[in-house]
Amino acid sequence: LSKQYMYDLVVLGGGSGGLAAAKQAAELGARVAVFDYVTPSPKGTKWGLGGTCVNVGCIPKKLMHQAALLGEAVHEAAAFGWVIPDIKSVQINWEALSVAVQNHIKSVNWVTRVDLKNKKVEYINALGYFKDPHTIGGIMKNGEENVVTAKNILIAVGGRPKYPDIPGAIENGITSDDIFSLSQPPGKTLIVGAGYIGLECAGFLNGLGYNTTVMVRSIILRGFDQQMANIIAEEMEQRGVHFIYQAKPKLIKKEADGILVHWVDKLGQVQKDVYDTVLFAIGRRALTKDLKLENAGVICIPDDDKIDAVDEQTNVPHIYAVGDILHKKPELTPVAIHAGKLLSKRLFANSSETMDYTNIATTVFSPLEYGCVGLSEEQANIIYGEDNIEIYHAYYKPTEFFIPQKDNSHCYLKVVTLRNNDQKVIGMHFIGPNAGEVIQGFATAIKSNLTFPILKSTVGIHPTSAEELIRVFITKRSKMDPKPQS
Ligand code: FAD
Ligand code: NA7
Repeated sequence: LSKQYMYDLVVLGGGSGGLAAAKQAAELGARVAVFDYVTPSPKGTKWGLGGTCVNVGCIPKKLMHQAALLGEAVHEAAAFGWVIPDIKSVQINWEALSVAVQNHIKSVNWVTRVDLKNKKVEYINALGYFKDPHTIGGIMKNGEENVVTAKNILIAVGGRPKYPDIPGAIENGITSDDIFSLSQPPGKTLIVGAGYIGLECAGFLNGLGYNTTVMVRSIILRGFDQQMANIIAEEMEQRGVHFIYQAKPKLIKKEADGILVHWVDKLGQVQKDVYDTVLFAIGRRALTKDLKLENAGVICIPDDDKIDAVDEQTNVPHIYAVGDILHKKPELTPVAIHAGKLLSKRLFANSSETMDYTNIATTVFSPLEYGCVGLSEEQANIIYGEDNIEIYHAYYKPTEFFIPQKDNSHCYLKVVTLRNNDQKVIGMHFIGPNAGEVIQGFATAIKSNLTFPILKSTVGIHPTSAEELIRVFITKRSKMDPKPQS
């Protein structure tokens, strides 16, 4: 460990990746400091230590998703015999939900601070930037600067939601940075963007009882299997989410009765409507601009302001990057955490293990969830050719759907395999209850080179929805009906 510098590792960004790397490094004996600073959103929302996932991402999202599922469960409970007086008047108290969610987040912020203290990681609440390749300056809330030197520097500053470049967007719109702590109920809401975040927000807002519309510029869930993505959208539409396809917002204006939105429809005509809330979920911008990377000689990809690192190492050998800031890597918390930990082990424990960015499972927490791991059907077709892959698929009926007569027509799954002797499984896709829980285990199986014969030789757990992935036998090629025959 170096005496020349104040720290062995300075981390810029106290989110999923930065904190994981910092704690791991400190556990291995390194002297570590973390700079974390949250610039308030244009609406003025700010939050504590821990980054996007804890404060304005995975955690509040999952809690609101759960709140929406519980609302649905109340009605199912009645079908199962629970006596619920006056069920028609069951409704969400947005303030109570938002306060409960924020209280949980504050407790996590607190635990995170204590954890850093216990692990002897210095937390510096300042907006960090490079003064030179080994020196970081950090502007604190009072405007003063804290300057430190470090042998190694890790960039883990993540991203923030983008706003479209149209009149009134920033003044009158909100983003995922604001929705989870909104003091007033969102009311009739327009969500612009049909990616992962747009669909998830639309799902829980509709589930909580708010009139919700998604404005789709081109396709649903770009990058995901498109058959699955369209099933998700159809299912949400059936639940009452409105979709405006092939539309682009043009103007967002505050009026007496709400927020007026003008958009251009697929025929080029201007349409308008008034909403209580307009939420932009059009992707995230990497926070490299504030870092003065030029002072350290770190190169950014001009297209997306992200950093192209090899094994998390930037073009400057002692400067590293993990998490959402990395070019063409999945923007997911466990990806940032895993890469951060492995990096610290390589830096401070002579490990040679590198991060494998393939076969990373994910789940879209839409009302009926969609979990997947490996290749989509489209990607498999491109990489291996249609003749060399087999798609097994099935619709299925979750047992718990029968009594409340829940619609099961969108419960669908797909297993993508190679067609050679081994029949290696290269993709698994599952739409249904608890999809994340279902896919997590199969992700390990895929990592262990799962083949279709091994999948078929696995004995299921009955009655679950996950067992349907093991029962699957109909190929798309056979053109047999994948609907359950019973
Ligand atoms: P972040 O967690 O964003 O942390 C970066 C930190 O650095 C922030 O605190 C930031 O304020 C700070 N910072 C920025 N610039 C500076 C600077 N110059 N100086 C000091 N500090 C700075 N992922 C999942 O795996 N599952 C999910 O279900 C999921 N849901 C999501 C839902 C939403 C609504 C959103 C927005 C994201 C979701 N994600 C989810 C993605 C996940 O949150 C991110 O992939 C993850 O947080 C990235 O971690 P990170 O360490 O790269 O950055
Ligand atoms: P994504 O997944 O990049 O999705 C962005 C969506 O917004 C997508 O549907 C885009 O449509 C749409 N978009 C992009 N720009 C615009 C403009 N200017 N106007 C209208 N619509 C637009 O971002 P998310 O924020 O959902 O998620 C980011 C990551 O965070 C995600 O991967 C998770 O891991 C966590 P397009 O398909 O480009 O036409």
